[in-house]
Amino acid sequence: MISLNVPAFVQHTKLIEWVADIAKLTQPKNIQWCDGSETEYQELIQLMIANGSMQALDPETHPNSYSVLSDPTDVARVEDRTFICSEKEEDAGTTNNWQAPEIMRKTLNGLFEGCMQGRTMYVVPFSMGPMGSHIAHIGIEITDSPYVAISMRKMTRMGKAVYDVLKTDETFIPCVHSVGMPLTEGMTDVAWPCNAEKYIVHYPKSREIWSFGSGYGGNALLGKKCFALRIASVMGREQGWLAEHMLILGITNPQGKKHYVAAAFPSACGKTNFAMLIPPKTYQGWKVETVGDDIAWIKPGQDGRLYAINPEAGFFGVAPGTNVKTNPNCMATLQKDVIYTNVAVTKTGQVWWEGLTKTAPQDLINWKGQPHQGTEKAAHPNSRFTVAADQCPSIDPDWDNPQGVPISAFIFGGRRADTVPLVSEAFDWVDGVYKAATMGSETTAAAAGQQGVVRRDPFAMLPFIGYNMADYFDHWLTLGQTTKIQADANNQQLPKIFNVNWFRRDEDGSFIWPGFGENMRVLEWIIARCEGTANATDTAIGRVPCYQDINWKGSDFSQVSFEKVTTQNPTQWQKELESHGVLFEKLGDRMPKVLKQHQQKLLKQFSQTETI
Ligand code: O2Y
Ligand code: MN
Repeated sequence: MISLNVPAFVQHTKLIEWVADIAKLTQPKNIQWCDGSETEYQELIQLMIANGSMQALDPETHPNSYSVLSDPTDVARVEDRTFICSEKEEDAGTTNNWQAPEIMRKTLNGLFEGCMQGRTMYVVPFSMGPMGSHIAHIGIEITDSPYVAISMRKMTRMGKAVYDVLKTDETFIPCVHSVGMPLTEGMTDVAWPCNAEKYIVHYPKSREIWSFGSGYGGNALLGKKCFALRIASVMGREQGWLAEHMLILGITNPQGKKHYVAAAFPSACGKTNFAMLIPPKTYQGWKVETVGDDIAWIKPGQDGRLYAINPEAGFFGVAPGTNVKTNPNCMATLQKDVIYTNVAVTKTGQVWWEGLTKTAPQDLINWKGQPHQGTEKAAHPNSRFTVAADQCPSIDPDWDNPQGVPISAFIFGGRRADTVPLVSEAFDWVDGVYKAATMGSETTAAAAGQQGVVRRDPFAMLPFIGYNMADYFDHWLTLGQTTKIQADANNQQLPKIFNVNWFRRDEDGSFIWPGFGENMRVLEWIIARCEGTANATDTAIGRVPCYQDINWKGSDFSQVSFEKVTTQNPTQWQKELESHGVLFEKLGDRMPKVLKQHQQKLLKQFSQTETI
């Protein structure tokens, strides 16, 4: 039995017992209790460089930045290997993979037995959300991957201070991760250890997370999708708050009035770009600031408003497509202290990915570590940068505020080539929940599996709800009702709910809406609607702007193009509404009646309308 070597800063008996249990099961060579310090970070970097699993980039152009290449089979989240082990199958629902908890426990015990042999076991203490915030929660990740330990330092508030928080509240989410490749006698290690068999397992009742076989992103950085969305969604339902796949941004007008919005888009739909939006030049005096780019935890405040925090402390963003035009703030964020995964690197240590510049540089080594041929992608489509959020030039002054920021509007959007208009405002909370519940999007590279087909992705949470999706809709409906009572009593209003679609295409398949900074025009309308100062026209699917309701100063976007991105085609909508019914059917008896009735009402209205 190896020595636990518990440092003086760890005094939480239950935690020490749990680490001892996991060590007994996984049999690591040694245990490192991470303190989150810079020294520890640099030591791990040096270790990875020395063992050939990391490359330092050019220190002149990319100070303190590194490149890591994964195994070619371990490049994205694995939804088909992700399980929710609730006591009853119906509590996981039809959109999650379920396995009986005891059966999964046996499988995991088998997989984890001796799985860390020959490796160091890192104990990573982290806070999701500002340390000590009433909205934040603590997790401890045990991992045998130094890459995970250093990435967690960027993506979470990691370090000794976590143990101080545990002195007042002993609760933490136990997260166990192994790459699943023990180093037994005589074996030599590989640059990116992993296992063909992968399991990403969540126990909603005991709130545990177990991950085996992958070292990549959402599969391995367990604070992110596993904790901050799947387990947190369960906690939120029980405790009356929301864990959402949402960016948070602040908009300040020239008079200094500020609003925050939270926006949900499916994976790799331009969320990071939107979170770091730079308004067009004509928006003199306006400011857009970033609180978070991926996840929001949202709690009702005493005053009836909803307050959001970003539970993360870094960005794990998609590299391809990011450049000085699409996201200048992001490029500035990447000037130093970055860990890149699966991008291409030149012989002089410069990074490159598709879309960074028009043409690839000479002498490029692709994400598979081979000379770039030109026919294959140089960077993997799901290649990533990992970087601390506070390096972002547009970071909001309140991004780390333990009280959170008050939300004025929720925005939901998918990637839809047709049917869904540029923007529409829900008539009320139920209509908004309906819009979010029926969101659809064309799939991308962020999830393993087929790309380019439309899938329903309610609230952009399809792979991330830790319980039955119908119950999740119900939770949103209930939270709206209770918050409204509190809001009314305090002379506040519930956040308004909007649906957007930046991705409508014309007959020849090109995008009609310019997107990026131009999305500010839509944001301005949304904010003005919240303040009651902008016009809208009622249609069957919501309140929409006319051309003249949008600020076009400095834009040459024509009324004809505007018609193209806003048209509601009754035939398409009838089909769309019918397909909402397919989702509702799939969700079965627990599907809230009020949403089913809403669908019927809309169907009836559309069968009576002509093109608007
Ligand atoms: O493929 C992965 O493991 C990354 S997934 C991811 C990363 C950052 C933000 N969002 C996502 C996502 O899939 O939504
Ligand atoms: Mn995401």
